[in-house]
Amino acid sequence: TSAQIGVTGLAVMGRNLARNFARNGYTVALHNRTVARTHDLVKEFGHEGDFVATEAAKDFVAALERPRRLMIMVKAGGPTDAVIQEFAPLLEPGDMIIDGGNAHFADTRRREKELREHGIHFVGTGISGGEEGALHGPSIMPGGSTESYDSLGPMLEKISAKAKDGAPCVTHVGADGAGHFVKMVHNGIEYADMQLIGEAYQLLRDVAGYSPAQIAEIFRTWNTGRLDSYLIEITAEVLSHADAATGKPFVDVVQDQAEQKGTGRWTVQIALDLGVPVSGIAEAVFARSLSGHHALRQASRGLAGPKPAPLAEAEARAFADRVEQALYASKIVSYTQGFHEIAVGSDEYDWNIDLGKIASIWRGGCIIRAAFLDRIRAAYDARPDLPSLLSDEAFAQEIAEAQDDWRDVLVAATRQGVPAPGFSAALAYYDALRADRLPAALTQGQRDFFGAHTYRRTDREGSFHTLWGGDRTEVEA
Ligand code: NBP
Repeated sequence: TSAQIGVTGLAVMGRNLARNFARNGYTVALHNRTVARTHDLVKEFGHEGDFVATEAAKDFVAALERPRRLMIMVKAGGPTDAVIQEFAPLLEPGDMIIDGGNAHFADTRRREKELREHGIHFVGTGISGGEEGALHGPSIMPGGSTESYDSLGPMLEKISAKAKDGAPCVTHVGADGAGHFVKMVHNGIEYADMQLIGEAYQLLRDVAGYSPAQIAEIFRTWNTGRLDSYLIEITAEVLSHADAATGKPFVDVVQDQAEQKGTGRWTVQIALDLGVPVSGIAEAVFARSLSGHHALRQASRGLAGPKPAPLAEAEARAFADRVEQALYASKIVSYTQGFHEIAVGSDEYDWNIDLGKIASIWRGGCIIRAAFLDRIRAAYDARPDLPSLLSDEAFAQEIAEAQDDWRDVLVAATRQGVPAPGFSAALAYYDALRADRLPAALTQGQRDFFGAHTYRRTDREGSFHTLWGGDRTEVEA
């Protein structure tokens, strides 16, 4: 038997992807460093399709039809390099190695270049949707060569999630590391979405005085409107859950220290390198990091804050509506920032990424899947050269309608001492973009004063310097 695809690395993700391929009619070769995992998969799920269990690396490679498609689903970083080193010498020109792990796109670019020299296609592939997505249909973001996509694309389309209109949630994102780059930004946006939802929850709790169960109901209502999304849906589930041991709301028994694996941080690090202001995503990463500084938080407990003044019931209901507006407007801004990062990355690395396509393949399967993404797709389809999502008329109009409530919510948050860094960063970004004049002019003056860094004028071409230490005449630099 020759398998159309092989999967090495059969932990939760690899196992479920292998099953997904098999359930879709492909013969799947299996391999894992610890061979017991391979045999367990066949024992438990062998009836689901055609699997070829292998133990030795050379047997795994021999089981694959040519050109070979070998998918790696191991821990990102060193383990991925180790597995590539193990298999690459056994492959031939034209074969494909697909890395479905959460690799850093710079690693993917390096690996792609090295393997290309041996004629091997390296297809760095972002996969989102967690364990369930891997089995039932994830959103898939493959990079690599167009030749590799010609061969792999139809298989990935089969196993991927499908959007409501039936479109598969996979596209050839662009060359080398493009897929992992886009997956990274996806995760950054996911951090921002989660932070904004968290802020909405905290405001509904501390300003409006609602209980977690009541807030779950509010989220359920929101999920029937324009905020309809997987993250809002699971938020309602988590908030309505009661701890079995204590009977308390689950959110009240979980330690409030958020962990992270690194893709959100990468999104911000790369944005800093590319000079893209992703302030909403950055605040989300920083909020997680702040939450984890337990000792620092303990030491700061006694610091002064405003007296709590919870709202009356009728006011609370109106406030909840305003929070929905603030959440929605902030969400538009964080997607604006994320898509900006993709656009700049695409220019920097010559990926020619179709932003509408990216919105399209995030409509199903992935963690940020949402009705909203269909709107983003439509905005880029109507105008592929859209300078920013905020330039889309429909989004601009919605923000125009939301902005008063958005500002009111931030006033309430500030007055009552509830931190809302995501809402706040999003509004600051919005106000900065639409400003006629920014204090950047003053910054330029300061830089010229202390460092003779020069400035440009609004009324004439050229670079200028003022003789600040002398008679303050202006000289052309
Ligand atoms: P893990 O990230 O926990 O990795 C476990 C797998 O890596 C096992 O198969 C293990 O083999 C193998 N492995 C390790 Br660790 N070191 C190895 C080495 N030096 N040589 C060979 N194999 C090695 O698995 P996962 O959670 O299924 O995730 C797989 C990839 O998918 C990761 O890159 C992850 O970031 C990414 N991802 C995960 C999710 C998710 O929701 N979990 C979502 C999207 C992407 P062993 O059995 O012999 O120990």
